[in-house]
Amino acid sequence: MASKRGKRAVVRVKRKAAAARRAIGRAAARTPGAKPAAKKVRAPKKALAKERSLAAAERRADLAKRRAARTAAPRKPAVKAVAAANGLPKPSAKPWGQAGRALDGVRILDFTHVQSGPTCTQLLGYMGADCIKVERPGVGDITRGQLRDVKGADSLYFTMLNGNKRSITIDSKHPKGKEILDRLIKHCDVLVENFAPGALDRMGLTWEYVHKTNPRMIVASVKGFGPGPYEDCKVYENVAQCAGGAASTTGFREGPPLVTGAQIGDSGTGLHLAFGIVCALYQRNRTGRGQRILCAMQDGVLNLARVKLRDQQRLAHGPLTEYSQYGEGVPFGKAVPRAGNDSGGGQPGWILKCKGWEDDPDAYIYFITQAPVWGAICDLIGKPEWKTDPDYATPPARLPRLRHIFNTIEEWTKTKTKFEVMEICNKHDIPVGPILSMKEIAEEPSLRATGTVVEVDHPGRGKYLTVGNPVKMSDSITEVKRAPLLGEHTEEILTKVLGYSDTELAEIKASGAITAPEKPAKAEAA
Ligand code: CAO
Repeated sequence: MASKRGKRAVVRVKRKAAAARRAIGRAAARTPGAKPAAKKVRAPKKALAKERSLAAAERRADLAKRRAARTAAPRKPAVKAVAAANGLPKPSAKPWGQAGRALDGVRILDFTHVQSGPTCTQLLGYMGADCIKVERPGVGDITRGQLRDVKGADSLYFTMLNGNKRSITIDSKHPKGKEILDRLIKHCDVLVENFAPGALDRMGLTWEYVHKTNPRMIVASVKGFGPGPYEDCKVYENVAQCAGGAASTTGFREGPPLVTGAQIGDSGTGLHLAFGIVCALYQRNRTGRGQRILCAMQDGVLNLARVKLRDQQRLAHGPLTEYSQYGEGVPFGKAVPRAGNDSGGGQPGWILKCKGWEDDPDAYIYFITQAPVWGAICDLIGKPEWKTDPDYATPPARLPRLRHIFNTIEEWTKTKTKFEVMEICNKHDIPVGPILSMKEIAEEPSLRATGTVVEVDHPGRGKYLTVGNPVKMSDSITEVKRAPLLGEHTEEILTKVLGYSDTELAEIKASGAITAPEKPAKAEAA
């Protein structure tokens, strides 16, 4: 017979083992195949064997009890639960903003060019990812030389989309270049590309190949269209705006479709892709494997234009009463019309002239006649009688008269600068917004103070402004770094990231895989 102390020891071992097994069970239930997490909490083998038969029934009953308790009781704070169950680190004790950045440790094989892909990887770089931009030797991203403002220097087009990255030149079609790419694939977490359809496959980097080389690799692509009739087409910004429903719903009713200045096709899709990548990284924590991500620019634009698809469906049930054309008595057709500067939401709005509009193309304000502040608007513009007049007192009564109402408000705004209107209206909680020129934005001190507009120094072009991280996080502080020169980090990446020796580096250099082919002599070329 076992002694009391012995019994207690057995009970302790059993409890420890059972707890460990429950943790394994829970981890497995949440993360099929997530071996690393399971390993961390594995109990001693001997103890598991000893208590297996004895504790099985006990454990099942215990688990059932805990499950019932979990559904009945309110959830514990996530951090506590995670720390207890998975053994993940306790919350950092470092001061906010000094615990590194959100994506520290994530390495991106950045095979992007032009705008959509680079926007995505720049955002990931702002969040701390190590972005290794692969460029063709001697050529680089085509935008380096496009819309140049400083002779011989990388353009703003390039530098404003490729901050916080390192550049390596590799000829991806050279055998040695392919070998280097293979090594990069093994050392990176995400491959991001926005080549024309089929270009990556022609380099030999099919999904199957990449996945076999590094099963954890996430392959994220921007294409113009998803699978369907246009899947093989090359696409630029405005094509996407047109195909995604933005252009047909932008502009004035009597004019042609219009594209917007905001790059919703390129930067908008890059933003969608960045979201997909972060989600895939999160999912990989559980599954241990990468996946493919496709963001079609048409889909990205449509996602941003979804309110217009909303209106398309509302049309089946009658006219769109908040569109000014309703008040003007113009019948609706079969598709959502262009609505000029009408507000896209339930509160009517319009762009109104302000003092100085005759000379300043941006002396305008966006004015929203939000229902709760209608009384304040009437008082401000000298129409207090509209507060009780049945033709103006309620939002539905105002809808057929919007043009007249905005013309009347404009008589008032024309007597003030846009900033004066802003100041006066904000005191009354009336939502208005000045039309800011890019000059005003570039010079706005508050945007500089928040790091939304940042000045960086570049060896080739001197100081330039860029847009910093629009996402502000309390524990992941962005430091905006200038864009790299073409191939600036080639040797550094080959040796420090990929581990090539000096001899191997010399071989690579001699092979021509990382350098531009020699230009033919003039006589030869002639
Ligand atoms: N080494 C060797 N070759 C390289 C290379 C490298 N490091 N990097 C790129 N190349 C090659 C590609 O392999 C491709 O060659 P093949 O066509 O012979 O296989 C070639 O360079 C050009 O690639 P591309 O077709 O993508 O470029 P493009 O200028 O003809 O087209 C674009 C540009 C943007 C229309 C097209 O890439 C595209 O449709 N991308 C998807 C949609 C997208 O992102 N559009 C947004 C663009 S921003 O407005």
